[in-house]
Amino acid sequence: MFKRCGAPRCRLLACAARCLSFHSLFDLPSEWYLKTRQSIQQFTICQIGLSVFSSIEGESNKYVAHSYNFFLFPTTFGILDSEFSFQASSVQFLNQYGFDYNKFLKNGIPYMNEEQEKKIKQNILTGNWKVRSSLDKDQIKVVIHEVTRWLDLAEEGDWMTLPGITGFQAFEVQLVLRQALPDIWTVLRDEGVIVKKVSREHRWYLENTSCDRESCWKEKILLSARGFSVFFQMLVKAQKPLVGHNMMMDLLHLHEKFFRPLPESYDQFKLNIHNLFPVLIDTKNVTKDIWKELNFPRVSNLSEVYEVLNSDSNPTKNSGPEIIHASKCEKYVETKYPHEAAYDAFLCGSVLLKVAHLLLWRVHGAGSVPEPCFPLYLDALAPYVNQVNLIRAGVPKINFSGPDHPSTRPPILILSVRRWPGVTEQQVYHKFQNLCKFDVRRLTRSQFLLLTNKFKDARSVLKEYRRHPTLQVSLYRYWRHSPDINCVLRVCGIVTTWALVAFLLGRPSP
Ligand SMILES: *[C@@H]1O[C@H](CO)[C@@H](O)[C@H](O)[C@H]1NC(C)=O
Ligand SMILES: *[C@@H]1O[C@H](CO)[C@@H](O)[C@H](O)[C@H]1NC(C)=O
Ligand SMILES: *[C@@H]1O[C@H](CO)[C@@H](O)[C@H](O)[C@H]1NC(C)=O
Ligand SMILES: CC(=O)N[C@H]1CO[C@H](CO)[C@@H](O)[C@@H]1O
Repeated sequence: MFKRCGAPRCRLLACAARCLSFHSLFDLPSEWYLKTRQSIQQFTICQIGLSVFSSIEGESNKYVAHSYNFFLFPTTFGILDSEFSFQASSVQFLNQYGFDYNKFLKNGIPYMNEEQEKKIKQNILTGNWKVRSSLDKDQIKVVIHEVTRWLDLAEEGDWMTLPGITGFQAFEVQLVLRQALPDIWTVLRDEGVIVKKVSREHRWYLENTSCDRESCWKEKILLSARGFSVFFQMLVKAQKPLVGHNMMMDLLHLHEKFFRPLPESYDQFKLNIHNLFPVLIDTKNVTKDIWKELNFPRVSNLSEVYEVLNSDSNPTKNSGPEIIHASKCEKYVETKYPHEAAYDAFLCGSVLLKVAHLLLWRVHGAGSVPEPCFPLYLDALAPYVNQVNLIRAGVPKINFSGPDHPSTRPPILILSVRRWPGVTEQQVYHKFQNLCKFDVRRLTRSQFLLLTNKFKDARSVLKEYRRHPTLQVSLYRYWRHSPDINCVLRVCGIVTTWALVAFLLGRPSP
């Protein structure tokens, strides 16, 4: 079995629509990045879905998908603690799709980024850690009290169970107990923490021989505190193609939560992501292109894209890749789970394979498609590799393997308003709303820039308003209209005049 590609989907407590409300078509990718970076830090990832597609050896063009949901909760340990925001609309959205809050809040897998890991490591190695929020100090006191009371009456070799303490907290409880009581030993079992009364000699022996030595412990604690991040690092090491649908926000979150805090420099961010995941494919752009060409029915979300590709509209429906669910993920065979992260990830990976097949079919014509396999698919996808879709920004996508494409959006229009004192951007927006939804930005008191991503709309507005008596729309020419440029020209003017004067004065008299 060979792991082919992973398709991760992050579920956030902030829905993408909201985050995008402060973006504008005027934004360059770097501006878009800086705006988004700030909001990313406030939110936590509550669920991550991963679907791993592997080709089956000996079976041509057949793939098995292993899909997993991970519920995540930020690590709280020692000095490490997090605050995060809930956005009401996101909670509503999650409610609608039956999100399991208990799994997230009570059993979420911890995670941390490399910077936090460094801090914690130092804390643990220097023994400088404190019990804090994870298990309340009061609760620890209760546990110690319970154990000491039992210890008074217990004989050597007796043991008791502290039920219900699991995972990462179990380490903390054991550390505290072992530190406080020299004649006990603790082990972690499924049913909870087992406390055993032992002689001091035996305790020493255990301490120095078992893999429960302090150093070993520290490793274990660190491992469980790192939680999902361990898995993330494995994902990075695997260097498999990473697939997403409109994945830009997901990439920012992956960087911030599991790698490092997002850098200030946009270029550094791009470089980091490229080093982590050298092959990124965003199905959004690929499907957009194919849809237009093959006249597929309009779609508005990933499930619909998947449905169309599985329908008779798809000419390669029967010849395309065969995708099955792994035996442990059969839940998805019969039922759709829209917006469950792993299900979305599965959709995304399937869409990629099917679209890649279409691309191949397009190149070779119907009859003579070569025996398809994943490397051939990757070849067909080559123009889309590392091109990630960007919503509502000055460019439609980001090139993670090099400099971004210069903007190819329709030209900026400039509106000159007459006889409408005090007009606001809002009012201008409403004025044109029926014709085109412009992004409006004020340039001067009576001039506004209008931006749209549709060439057609720009043209029709230009035509209609070119000779309008009070609202004149024309093409914006940076050199002519920009107040900054005008200012520079004026300064240049002054400098020129001076230079001229100096020249006249400096000229030796004849
Ligand atoms: C076990 O290690 C501790 C500290 O590392 C030491 O104080 C103790 O003497 C050792 N005991 C034995 C039996 O080696
Ligand atoms: C996808 O969009 C269609 C039409 O807008 C809608 O009926 C459907 O519920 C959406 N599905 C998901 C999973 O959002
Ligand atoms: C992305 O950048 C690389 C490196 O400069 C370049 O070779 C590639 O053509 C670019 N891709 C697109 C689609 O612009
Ligand atoms: C709609 C869209 O953005 N299409 C682009 C997808 O990517 C290819 C290759 O990079 C471009 O040529 C398309 O313009």
